[in-house]
Amino acid sequence: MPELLVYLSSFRHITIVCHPNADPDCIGSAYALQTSITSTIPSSNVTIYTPDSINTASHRLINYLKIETSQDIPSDTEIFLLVDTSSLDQIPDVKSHILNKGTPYILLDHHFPDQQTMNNAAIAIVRETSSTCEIVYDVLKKQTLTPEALDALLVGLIYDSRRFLIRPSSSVKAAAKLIKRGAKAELAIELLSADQDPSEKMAKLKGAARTRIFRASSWTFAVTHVGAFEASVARALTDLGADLAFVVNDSTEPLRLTGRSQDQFYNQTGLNLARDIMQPLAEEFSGQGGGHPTAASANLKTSLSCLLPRILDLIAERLHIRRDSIIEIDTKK
Ligand SMILES: [Mn+2]
Repeated sequence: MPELLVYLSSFRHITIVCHPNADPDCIGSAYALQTSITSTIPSSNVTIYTPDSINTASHRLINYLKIETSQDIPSDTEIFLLVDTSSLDQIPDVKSHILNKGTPYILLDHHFPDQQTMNNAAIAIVRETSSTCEIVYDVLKKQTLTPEALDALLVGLIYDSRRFLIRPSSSVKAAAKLIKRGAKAELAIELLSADQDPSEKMAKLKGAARTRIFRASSWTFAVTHVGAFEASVARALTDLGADLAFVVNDSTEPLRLTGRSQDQFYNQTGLNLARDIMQPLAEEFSGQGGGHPTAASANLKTSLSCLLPRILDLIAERLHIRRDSIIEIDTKK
């Protein structure tokens, strides 16, 4: 039995914790873990806790798996299993439960690690993979996995690897193993083909229309603001050609900053959005931030006008260029 399941076998009430706005990687991981734990440890009682809302991209997967999730933390929780979540700051209700009751927690994640959360975990399984589902599969591969659990892991892997664009050599291999064991690739693709929300389309178009463009040596940065779907807008801007895109949602308090960059930009500059931009900004503007080198976000107590110059300062610092060499492009002519 994997070390993880051996450890969990001494607990009865186990709560799997998803990050807010749980995506298919998080849901797929949670489902495979839940089914494996309940079949291996019959006395266990496993709840999947999904704080706030669930990402629209997960809806078809949830219907297929017929998962029931809880919006509340079961009060009898004896241990938390955090999946696809790097920091306790993302899940304040779980954090206070842990602080008040001393509940232990396990971390299973692939984001840029938050040191404090990692150090205090009973077990931390944190690896640089394209998806958490790959880690979950690696941990559970010797176990009997149901056909639905295999499908769930494949859906999460395809989603988070951005259809094998991220770390293709390992994500393709892991997907092949899942398919060999019975995961259904056509079904997985179909479960991810969501009809795009009309308001998401509008957010992308508005975000594009409001974009300010900056240039530094051969790199192009895009900065914009929208009231929702920041991640989707940021990705749309990198798809349009920006090397680095920042999207601010200042309709919330604190505001939310989301960044995305092209792999080529990251490989050539080494600018890590989580470490070099979001974490320093979170410190400066008393918020919290994290993510991956090319996809990260932060909640910050500031305004867009104060934030933009600081983002440009941090970029200049990291790229070792003069701040005044970053030039705004006039888009009106
Ligand atoms: Mn993930």
